[in-house]
Amino acid sequence: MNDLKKLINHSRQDINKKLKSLLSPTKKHNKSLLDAMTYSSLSPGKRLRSFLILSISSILKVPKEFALRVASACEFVHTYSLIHDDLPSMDDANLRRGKQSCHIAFNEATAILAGDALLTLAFEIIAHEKTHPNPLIRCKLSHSLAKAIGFNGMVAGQMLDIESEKKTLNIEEITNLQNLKTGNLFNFSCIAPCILSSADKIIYQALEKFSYNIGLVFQITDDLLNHNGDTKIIGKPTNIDEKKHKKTFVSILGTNTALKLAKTLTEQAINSLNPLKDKANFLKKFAYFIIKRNR
Ligand code: GRG
Repeated sequence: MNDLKKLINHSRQDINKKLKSLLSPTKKHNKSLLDAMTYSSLSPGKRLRSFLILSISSILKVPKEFALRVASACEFVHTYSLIHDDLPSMDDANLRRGKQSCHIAFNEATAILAGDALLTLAFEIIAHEKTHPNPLIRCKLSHSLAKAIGFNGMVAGQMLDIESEKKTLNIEEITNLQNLKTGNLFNFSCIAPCILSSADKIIYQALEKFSYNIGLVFQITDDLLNHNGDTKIIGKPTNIDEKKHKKTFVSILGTNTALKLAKTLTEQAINSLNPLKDKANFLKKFAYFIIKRNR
C-alpha cells in the first residue's frame, strides 16, 4: 500500500504542476475570475481521477503529456462540480478541501462563473491538438466527457440527488443516482486512456466495469465519511446528507450493509481487471485503497 501511496503522491505533484500552468494569466483574463478558478482548482484535492488517468495511460503507453492534459480537463470539471455543489442553492456548504468554499472566499456570482469557466476550459484543453494529434480521438474524448457530465450524466445525478430529499429511493434508484453523479466521471477517467490509445475492446470493457464498481465503492465510503467521518480530516462538513434528508447508500442500507456492499463491489472491481493481468496490480491495490480511505 505504501508503494501505491507514493505513486498517488507522485501523480498528484505532476497534475498540480500541470493545473497551475494551464491557469496561467493571459492578456485577456479577468483577475477575480482567474483567482477564484485557481483558488478552487489548486486547493488540496486528492486527485484520484487524475491518478486513474495517468496510471492507466502509463499501462496503455499513452504519451504522458496527452494524459496530463486529459487529467487536467477532468480535474477542472470535477472542481466546477464541487464549486457549484457547495452553492447555497445546492448543498450550501461553507468548507471544501479544508478551506472556505469558493462562494464564501469570493462571492456567489464569482463562484458560479468560476465553475462555468472551468467547465469550458476543460473542453478547450481536450479540443487542442496538443492533447492528441488525431482530431477524431479529440472528438471522441469530448463526446465521452460531455456524455458523462451532462443532462444524461453528472448533472442528471445532481438533479436526482436534490429530488431525493423529498422521496424514498430503493437500492436500484440510489445506484443509478450515484452512477450518474459520481460513477460517470470515474468512468471517463478509466476510459479516456483507452480512447487516447485506441485500446482493444476487451481492455475497454474491463476498465468500464472496473470504473463503475470503484465509483460506487468511492461513493459508499463518501457516504460513510459524511455520516461518521472527521471534518478536520475530510476537509468538508459532515452530516450534510442527514440534515438535508438526502438519500444515500448509508441512509437506505445502514452502515453495516453499506460496508458489506462496498466490499462486494471492491471484489467485483478487482475481478474485472483480469484481462489486464499483472499490469493491473496497482489498480487492484487502488480499489482496496478507496474502500479504506479516511478522507
Ligand atoms: C450546474 C448549478 C450546477 C450544479 C451542478 C454537477 C454538480 C453541480 C454536482 C456534481 C455532483 C457532485 C459534486 C458529486 C460529488 C462527488 C464527490 C463525492 C466528490 C468528492 O470527490 P473527492 O473526494 O474530492 O475526490 P477531492 O476534493 O479530493 O477532489
